[in-house]
Amino acid sequence: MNRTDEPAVVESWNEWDPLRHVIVGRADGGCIPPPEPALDAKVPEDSDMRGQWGPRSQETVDRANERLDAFARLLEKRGVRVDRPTPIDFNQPIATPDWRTESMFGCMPPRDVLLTVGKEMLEATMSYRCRWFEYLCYRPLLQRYCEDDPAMRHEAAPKPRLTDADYRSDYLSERIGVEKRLKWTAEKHFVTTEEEPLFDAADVLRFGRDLVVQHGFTTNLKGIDWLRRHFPDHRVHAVNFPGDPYPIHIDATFTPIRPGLILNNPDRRLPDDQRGLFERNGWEIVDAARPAHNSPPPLCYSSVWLSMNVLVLDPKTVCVEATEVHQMEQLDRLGMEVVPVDLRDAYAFGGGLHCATADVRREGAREDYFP
Ligand code: ABU
Repeated sequence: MNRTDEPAVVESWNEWDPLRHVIVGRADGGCIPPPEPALDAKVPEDSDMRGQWGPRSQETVDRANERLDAFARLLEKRGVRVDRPTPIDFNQPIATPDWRTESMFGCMPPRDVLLTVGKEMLEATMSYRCRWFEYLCYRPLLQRYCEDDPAMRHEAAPKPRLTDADYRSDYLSERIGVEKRLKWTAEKHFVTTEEEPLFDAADVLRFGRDLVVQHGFTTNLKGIDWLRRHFPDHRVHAVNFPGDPYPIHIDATFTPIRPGLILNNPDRRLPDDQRGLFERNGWEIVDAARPAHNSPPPLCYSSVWLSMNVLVLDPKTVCVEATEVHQMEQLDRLGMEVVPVDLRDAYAFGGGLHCATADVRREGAREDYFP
């Protein structure tokens, strides 16, 4: 059942209440963007992507779209309304008064761009130049939601200038080495400076009255402070994960499954001094199962930990990538109904099941899980 002709209602307060309406990304026209400071800092030093840029092959686009379309159909069969973004021509130069770059990225993954908090859908600042205009792909949907739902708020965070002052030059050398990267991330010496507020929406997890935000490469402290001022009725908690040499986006690191249960990447454990909020309120933080793969697919920015980038459909049901057998087994043992989804061929376009989606509506109200 797909109710695309019914007026949309925007409202979602957390990562697990029953999902009713979601955006699923598209791979059309996806590009590997040319070098730029923040993007280079994220590409692992031994990656097959180093030095490559340009449009992705049509064959990989088609295969990724087959997987994304099938995922959208699976969600629709389960009663979730699915909308899709409108791609623009990503293979063209873009510029502002401060910089120019030769191509954009794509409209996968929506989770990085759009943050839904209650009745609000907020466009993130973003932190890569190649993703500066990505919000345009979602504007037709957001305009429709605004027309349909008089209580919906469409907001956009201040567009950043993204001059060279936003990036630390010591991250620009070719070979830094994982050891030095880990030392830097433990010291919270990330590629982004505190020049201006920066955040990607995928660094934010929603827990009702509380927002948990990763401080790392794609979100800085000024970005977290901006979120705190923007959502005065929420408590905003900054977290960081020192075991991650390339810390972007929280959703392959810390994954809430249902009230009281979070999977944490065992290589990127939440430091003891940041666990109090969860422990005081009886939440269990469980080490996620190890990924089934030793390396990401070709030309993929993300790590093998997309294994834990799952989409929760309701507190008893979770979509997991179909080859991630260990993650499926673990979630089954934890009492969840596991729905396998074949999405690995879309990973290179920007991520896994959580990345590939953005909430429009989940049932349920804003609860206080950490009273
Ligand atoms: N967008 C999530 C990717 C995180 C990771 O590479 O582990």
